[in-house]
Amino acid sequence: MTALLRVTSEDVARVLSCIQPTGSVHLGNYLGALRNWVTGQHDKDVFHGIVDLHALTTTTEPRVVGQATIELAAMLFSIGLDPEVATVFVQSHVPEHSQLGWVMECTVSFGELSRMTQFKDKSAKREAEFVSAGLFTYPALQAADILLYDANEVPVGDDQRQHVEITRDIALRFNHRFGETFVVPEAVTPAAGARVMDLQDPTSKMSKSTETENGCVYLLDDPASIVKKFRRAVTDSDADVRYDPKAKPGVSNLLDILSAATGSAPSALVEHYSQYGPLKQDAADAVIALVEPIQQRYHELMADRGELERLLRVGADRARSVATATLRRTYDAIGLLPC
Ligand code: ATP
Ligand code: LTN
Repeated sequence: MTALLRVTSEDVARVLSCIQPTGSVHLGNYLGALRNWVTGQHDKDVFHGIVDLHALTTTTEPRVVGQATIELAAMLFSIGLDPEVATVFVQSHVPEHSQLGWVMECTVSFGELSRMTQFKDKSAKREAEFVSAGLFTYPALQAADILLYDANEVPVGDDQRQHVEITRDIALRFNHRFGETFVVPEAVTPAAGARVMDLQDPTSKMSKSTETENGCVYLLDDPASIVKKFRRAVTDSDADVRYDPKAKPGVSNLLDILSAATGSAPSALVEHYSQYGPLKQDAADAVIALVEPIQQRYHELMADRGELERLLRVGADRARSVATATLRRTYDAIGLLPC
């Protein structure tokens, strides 16, 4: 029997993307993904999850994830997600994620999971540390996050394209096996800022799990630290300002950041600089201008935890109403015995 696709009442694209509550939000997260979450929230149907269950893949201490979750919620509202229009929810508040996650694990192969670069990178970085099975099966849970909401678009940074690809493969395989059930999603990456690199090591992506503290700029950094981090950014031995990500990754990264922050193309920006110093200063100033209003709203919101919790309950209710229907449709498509 073929299950019918759920027909949405409005003819608008459904958008879903998520972020893990691990550490503070950095410039890479913001320029690569979060900023795109805010654009279009008024003409698309947007769902955004704080994926605390994903964070368990690397969590071993009590109470850390909960605190990070509330802080991240405040950050998401501070960057401009409007709780009246965007559905912002916490993954563990919607049990269907875990339930569909198991179905996804049974629809993806061991070989496909073995090819995921995020798993290879993260497990290699953990060296002698505990590598959980969840770190390996993580993309199955991510596929559940996406497919539960019939998402057409998934705005993510470049590093997540592979996880969206595997989600597409899973959706197609499931639909082939059990009949049309899932919408096949597409990754959406920004033109500028899709991969912000570490300021100290411009061949690695800026990441919160980075070793070099000065390489990562956090949205909550004070202006003086931002200036310091940009001033110390690694460039090259020759003093030539050129946009060439392969030969000059450090300078090109600064141009990319400035481009993402100002909206001008790197090729146009490069004309204005003959030395690294002014480029670093302008990149720092542009980033400070970007984060200042966000920081102000963040501190206001964090002062009212009750209100943040209320907003997350509203988000969870809206998310559940969609997720319950998709899980039901999935079980029906497989033909599990109804209870
Ligand atoms: P970790 O460093 O622990 O891997 P992270 O910094 O990558 O974490 P996530 O929660 O995994 O953060 O990612 C949230 C979003 O930010 C994802 O869509 C991801 O693609 C995007 N993102 C993360 N780092 C970058 C980066 N350096 N440049 C552009 N986008 C990024
Ligand atoms: N794997 C992503 C976070 C993530 C996600 C998702 C992104 C979990 N579920 C669903 C988009 C859609 C990461 O590590 N950045």
